[in-house]
Amino acid sequence: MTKPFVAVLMGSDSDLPVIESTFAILRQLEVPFEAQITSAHRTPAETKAYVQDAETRGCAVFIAAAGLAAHLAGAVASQTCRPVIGIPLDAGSLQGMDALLSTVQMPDGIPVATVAVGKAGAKNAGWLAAQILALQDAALDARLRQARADESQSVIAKNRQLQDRLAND
Ligand code: RP5
Repeated sequence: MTKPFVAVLMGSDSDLPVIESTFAILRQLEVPFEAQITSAHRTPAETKAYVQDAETRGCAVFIAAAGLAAHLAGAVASQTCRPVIGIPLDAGSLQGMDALLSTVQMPDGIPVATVAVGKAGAKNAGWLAAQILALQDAALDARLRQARADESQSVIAKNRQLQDRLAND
């Protein structure tokens, strides 16, 4: 059986600099993924064909990122019952509010788990996809828990440094 993987879709190559953050989290957690530039509006037939094919090949979670009238996550969700995580991107004059509403306001029965606008959301999409895969992968679950513990220790160490500095000012 092939290992379950994450499919990361983005509407344009102009989205790639932000979506590199998603790739980085998935790589850090050793989550297999593939990525596609494909658009709900400019390449609807290719988007549909890719989603259907990826699901048959073992895609367990889809991540879809788009800006402006961001319909990519919803278009992906319409073609699969696998979880879909939507990343709204700040690509225009409305600073991502357009993409946020387009991504989050899905009709009953076709959910999209929408994360924050931009880079913070791109990172959290990676974390959330990993957490979904970790339901069936004990080693990934352990890596996630270790990453959380490391992050806690990092914050505690920074706070200790701050307290030391303030005490010596
Ligand atoms: C969306 O339109 C894309 O996801 C991108 O965020 C935005 C602008 O795309 P380009 O005109 O830069 O290709 O579909």
